[in-house]
Amino acid sequence: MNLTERPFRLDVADDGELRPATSTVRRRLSDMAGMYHDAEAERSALAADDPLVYEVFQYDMPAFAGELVVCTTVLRAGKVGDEFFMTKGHYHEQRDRAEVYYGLSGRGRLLLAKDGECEAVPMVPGGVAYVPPYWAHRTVNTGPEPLVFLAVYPGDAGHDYGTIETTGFPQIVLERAGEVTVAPNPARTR
Ligand code: PAN
Ligand code: ZN
Repeated sequence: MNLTERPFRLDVADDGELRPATSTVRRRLSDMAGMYHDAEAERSALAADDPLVYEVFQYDMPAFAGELVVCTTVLRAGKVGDEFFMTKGHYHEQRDRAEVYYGLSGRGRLLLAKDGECEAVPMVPGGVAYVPPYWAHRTVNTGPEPLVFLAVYPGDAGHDYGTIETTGFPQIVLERAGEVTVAPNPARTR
């Protein structure tokens, strides 16, 4: 694959879809089985309708450090039990690759984790969140509308999902007594 030689533009539609996109990922609850803390709530949601949790619209780029991948994520509003809908979360395969998130609509948190440490950065329209090198990252929709954001990361970053599938995040984001609460991740319950 060669480096991109000509400038181009992309558009973000009102619903968050990136146009044009060269790849689209749609993840349902069944694509992230075992990631929510309430196993019983997960089983009943899967049995009911296996909801669509999020979509990623991406403009793929050559896998070089000097290129930048642009994509949008549309993360639906919803919960599994008391835990808000979230992305799978990942480290970059090349751990020292950073990323920028820009909030377009909706509200949520960006959870970042490294060496057992965890931070929850608010995601709001117009807010820029920086994912430093070496930090795992996952977004959580805490509001009633879709959380839509744009992300930009180096072309050769790659994605490591396996580590988070095995270890989880140190913190989870729940609704407790009507409040958005960031809590330590318990062992999977029920
Ligand atoms: C984002 C994420 C996107 C979906 O574009 O890939 O929000 O989350 P998962 O990849 O964890 O399923 C990004 O961080 N790219 O590197
Ligand atoms: Zn990333």
